[in-house]
Amino acid sequence: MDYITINSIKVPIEGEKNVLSLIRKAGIDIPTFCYHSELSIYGACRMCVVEDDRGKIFAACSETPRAGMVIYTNTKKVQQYRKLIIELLLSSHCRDCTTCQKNGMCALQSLAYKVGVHAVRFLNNKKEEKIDMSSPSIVRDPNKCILCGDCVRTCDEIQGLGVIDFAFRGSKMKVQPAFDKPLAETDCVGCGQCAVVCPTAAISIRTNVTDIWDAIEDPSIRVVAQIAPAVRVAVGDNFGIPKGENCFGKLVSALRIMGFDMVFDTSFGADLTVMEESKEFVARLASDEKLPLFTSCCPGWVKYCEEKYPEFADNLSTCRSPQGMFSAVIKDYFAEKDKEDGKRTMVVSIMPCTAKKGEILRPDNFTDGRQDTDYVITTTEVVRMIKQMGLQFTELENESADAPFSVASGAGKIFGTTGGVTEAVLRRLAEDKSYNTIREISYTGVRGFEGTKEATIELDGREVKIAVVHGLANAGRLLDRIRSGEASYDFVEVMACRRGCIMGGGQPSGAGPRTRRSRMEGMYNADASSNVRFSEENPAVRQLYDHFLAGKEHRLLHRNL
Ligand code: HC1
Ligand code: SF4
Repeated sequence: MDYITINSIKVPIEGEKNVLSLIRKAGIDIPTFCYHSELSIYGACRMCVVEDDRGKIFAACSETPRAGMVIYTNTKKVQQYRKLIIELLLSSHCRDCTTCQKNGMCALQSLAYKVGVHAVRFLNNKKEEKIDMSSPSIVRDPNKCILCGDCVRTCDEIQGLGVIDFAFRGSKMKVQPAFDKPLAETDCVGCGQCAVVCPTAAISIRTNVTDIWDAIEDPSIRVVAQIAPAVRVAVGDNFGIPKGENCFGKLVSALRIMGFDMVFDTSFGADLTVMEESKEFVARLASDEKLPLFTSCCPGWVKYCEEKYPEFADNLSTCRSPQGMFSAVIKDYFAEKDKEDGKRTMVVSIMPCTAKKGEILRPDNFTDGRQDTDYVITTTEVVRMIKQMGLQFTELENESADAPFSVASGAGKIFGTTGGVTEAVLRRLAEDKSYNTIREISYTGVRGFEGTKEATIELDGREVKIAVVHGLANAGRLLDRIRSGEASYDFVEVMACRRGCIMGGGQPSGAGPRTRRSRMEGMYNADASSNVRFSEENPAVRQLYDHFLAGKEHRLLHRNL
């Protein structure tokens, strides 16, 4: 076997494409801004420089490992080089760290500390640029950009959108949308994947935390929370809880202490989606119209489809997302009580997703002109609220969601990972409701992190073809194949974010392969430990359909198109 020597450690070369991967394999953490294992190599930030035994300095991310190489990761020369880079970056970076959204989570800040930059020798002569607040999902602050290009490559390579790019050259270089248009006027779908990779706050989540604290203080408002499936397996990340552990019960408890009046589980809304979407699918199969049926719970995907592939917009399910369905039900359910109590109900969704902040503003999701979800806050925002409140999250008791929507099926919970919506719908359509059926469906090919998955099942003597895709670039490739007639399906699940909502733009960032896998496993564990595994067997769902929802299904659960 071939080896390279890193700081006197002999490290075997086992197919690694660059020296940086070997350094990390050796357990050495060297800084990078622009390296992400799933993106192309840019090699521009130069933070990962190392020195070889001949005194040559080079970037480890773009150097192919060669047998016998000897490198050092922290020589005096390397240290000085990194320090200089940080100083240069800081010289053109605004330094409002104490008031910045990313304070405490900023890679530039932590690297400045790590490499020992205590003063900046160079003057900042950059003129201040306008902050783009046009998107409901994300904020773009060019003053904080360090030109690492992570957002550019994510938007292009993972999402196939290319909304932002480098403009101008040399010292005038910037990252911006074409013609410097506000994000709201571009093809941006609000998925927030650019914010996940941004090392600073050049792209950050548009936050609504203050609005929520204000509402909680107001005695005339009944503040109701719904918690999305994927939040529970990521909210613990910032509190030292093992990755992927289900913290739903602790989060319910935290929200009650903060002053939320009622707390529900969006997985209940997902159960409603399963009921409606499977009905719609069966009807489309019978009429052979508008196939494939495309899922509609991901707003990033819905916007992408409408704008990039409008010929398929009619194929989108007419169902609102679980969030949308549930908020409409909550608003109607409390309408009467609101009158009696002289209050108004405000629904706050806690989501792994930045695009959901945009979904709630779409008029096709309104009920009789009423916006059903008032605010969306992301997992990272709720973490901030827990910290502001000073709660010892790890010490909190597990509490359950409130009645009358306190039960959510396991099928509703797995919506949070890629393939989950399909699996839940297949459970609903299966005739046999045994554990064996659950197992068989899980083996059809819908599980796992492969970008595009396919499955074929039999339904009423018909062969039904299914595709599950995540990441918009993958979705675009699939749509092209459908359009050209090269592929054909009956049911297609699309989630804009790679791996689904567990890796949404509002989740705590810095999640590597192990964290992603743990989050996915956390979702399946939440399902396996549920008392109810099929949406239609959820007693709270049955009760709702039999009484409150009767005759209102279309008004509350479908988009008004
Ligand atoms: Fe999702 Fe969904 S699974 S879209 O990823 O269908 O955000 O978690 O809440 O609405 O249930 C997000 C997650 C979420 C909806 C559900
Ligand atoms: Fe939001 Fe989930 Fe869609 Fe990502 S996959 S945009 S987190 S709904």
